[in-house]
Amino acid sequence: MPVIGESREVRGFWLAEAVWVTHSAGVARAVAEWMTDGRPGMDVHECDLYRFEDAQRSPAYVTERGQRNFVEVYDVIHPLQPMEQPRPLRVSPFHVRQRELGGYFLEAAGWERPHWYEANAPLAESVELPPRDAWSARYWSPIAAAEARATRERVALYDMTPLKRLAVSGPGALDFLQRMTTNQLAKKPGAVTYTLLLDETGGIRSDLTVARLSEHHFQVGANGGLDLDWLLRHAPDDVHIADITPGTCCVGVWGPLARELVQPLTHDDFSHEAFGYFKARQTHIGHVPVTAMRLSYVGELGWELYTTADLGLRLWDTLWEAGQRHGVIAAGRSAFNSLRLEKGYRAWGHDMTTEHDPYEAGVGFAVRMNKGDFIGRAALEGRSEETAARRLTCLTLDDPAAVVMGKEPVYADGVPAGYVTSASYGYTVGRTVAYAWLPAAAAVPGTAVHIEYFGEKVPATVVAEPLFDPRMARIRR
Ligand code: THG
Repeated sequence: MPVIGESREVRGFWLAEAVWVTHSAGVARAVAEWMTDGRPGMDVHECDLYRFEDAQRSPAYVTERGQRNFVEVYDVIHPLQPMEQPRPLRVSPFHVRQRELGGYFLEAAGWERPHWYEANAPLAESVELPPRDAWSARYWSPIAAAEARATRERVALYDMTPLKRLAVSGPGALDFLQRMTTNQLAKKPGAVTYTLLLDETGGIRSDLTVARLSEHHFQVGANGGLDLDWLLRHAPDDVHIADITPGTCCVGVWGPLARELVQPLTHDDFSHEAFGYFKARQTHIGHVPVTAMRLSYVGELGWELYTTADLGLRLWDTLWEAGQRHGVIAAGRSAFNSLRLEKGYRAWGHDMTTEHDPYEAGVGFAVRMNKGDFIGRAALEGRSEETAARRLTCLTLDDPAAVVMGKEPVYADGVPAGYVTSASYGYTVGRTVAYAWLPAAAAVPGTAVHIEYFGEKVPATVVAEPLFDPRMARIRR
């Protein structure tokens, strides 16, 4: 993809590299708009100069990736197909255990991420699934279904280490984060808040979790290097921002038995009353000092546990050993993506981007218009769910054996009306779940639509969301 954007160090110095002739006019247009209007007219985050991780900017990496580019440029690339070299590059402290469990790894931001574990194959024997076409069966395994089920029924460990983590600190930290994001962050230490970064036009730059660990110290769960860049560009002198991702790690302990697993390992009270939903605290799990946050992208009871990289393996082993009597498993990204779609949690960059506002995307609940000024607030004035002309919409495929992958066109009344943003088989609901952008008139539960998949029109229906646990009974207990 192209490389475009303004240097953060040398303001007014722009890069605009179109890799192929086919990119040239679009890149020229995006940069012209960006230079004159302050933002490009369409989402170009996949072209952003600041999308690369440090580990992806060595001369050796650039050479190796650049050479592959010539081989792959006209290939048909599967949406999940990873780069082949240089791998492995970044690994979490749990990597040795993940390999012992037969992890099947795909790459993201240089990280090795397990998508499922062969060790869970015996659990998959009892799972009934419709057969898949050859394309959607690539980079997929029925083991994911077993991992999803074990998460809903027992408890699973998810490696969240690749999640971008920023430490934001200093006397001005609260005021700064209040001005940068949409939700109310002026809460007591120990509070975690789901909030949005918007651009000046109200477009969604990211969705974040912000944990207030002490008065002037916040931990931000972000979506990638672009969030760091955006915050650094706006940070005043009394705010310090550090990317703590590489030196730390995170494991998600999620499932109805998560509390039974974790409570005996800590002297702190992990009951619902003492450690509420969307709360954080610093404690110990066995010998390991951790920051524990009670939230879950898979929609089950549990905690994200953060520690430094040196203690990660010890943390994993402690949880693994304690979890044996509860039937704990390690679970991968494939189950993770299915579970979060059933729960209706958006993935930034797929389901929503700067082209969409919070009301259209269904995350208006994270906007507090009366908390004081923030970037994008003026543009949202007068907008609401009701005024949204299009909606991010939940669909299920009518045929329980049908699948789509994401990015396919959606037809309403026989004409192209939108596109699929994310899709996965929903192992709990027993059919494929797809999110799609649709005109508000079509985004009504019960509406019949078609998704085009390899030239076939696949029938789908708009459904009320979230499909799973709309009353939050599984998380708030
Ligand atoms: N964990 C942490 N940070 C993150 C993510 C994460 N930051 C980036 C990305 N993932 C943010 N996405 C979400 C999406 C949904 C929720 C959390 C992070 C979530 N939402 C609840 C809901 O909508 O019901 C609660 C919202 C609320 O109470 O305000 O849990 O995975 N650390």
